[in-house]
Amino acid sequence: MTERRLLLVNGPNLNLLGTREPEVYGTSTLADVERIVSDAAASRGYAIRAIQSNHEGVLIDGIHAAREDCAGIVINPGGLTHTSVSLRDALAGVALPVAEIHISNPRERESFRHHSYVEDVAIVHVAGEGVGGYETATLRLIDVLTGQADG
Ligand code: CA2
Repeated sequence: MTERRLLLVNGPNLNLLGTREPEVYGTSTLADVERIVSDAAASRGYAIRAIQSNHEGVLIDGIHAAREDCAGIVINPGGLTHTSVSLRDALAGVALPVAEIHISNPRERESFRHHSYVEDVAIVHVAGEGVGGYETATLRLIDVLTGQADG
């Protein structure tokens, strides 16, 4: 049976959403983000499992577990976007469709944020739309899963 569940992954420091740097990341909290993704997924008949961790290995274990019961992954890897070959390898290893989402647009920020190790293992890319980008990413990923789009 085809799984109708998505894994939502938020990386390091995203637990601080809504508490600091509102000029960059807005005022919504991580709980708000998880609700946005859950509501978007539910509108298409999908459930979600949400994880956030400040520890790379915990994120990698969560991604590996998605092999068992998820159809795709929505991920904001946080700063690991720009540093982690291991996170990228985990995403490539599970071979599920991936949507990469960033609240800000890293390409318009410091040069050390311009490269993403996740980019070429993701089929959907959303950046610079604020937390609303999580809804866009979720719906576009489901469109890919249901064959209505190619990313
Ligand atoms: O724009 C994004 O979503 C980022 O993935 C956020 C990461 C950053 O390293 C990426 O370059 C772009 C940082 C997440 C930190 O989140 C915070 C939220 C509120 C207060 C402090 C940090």
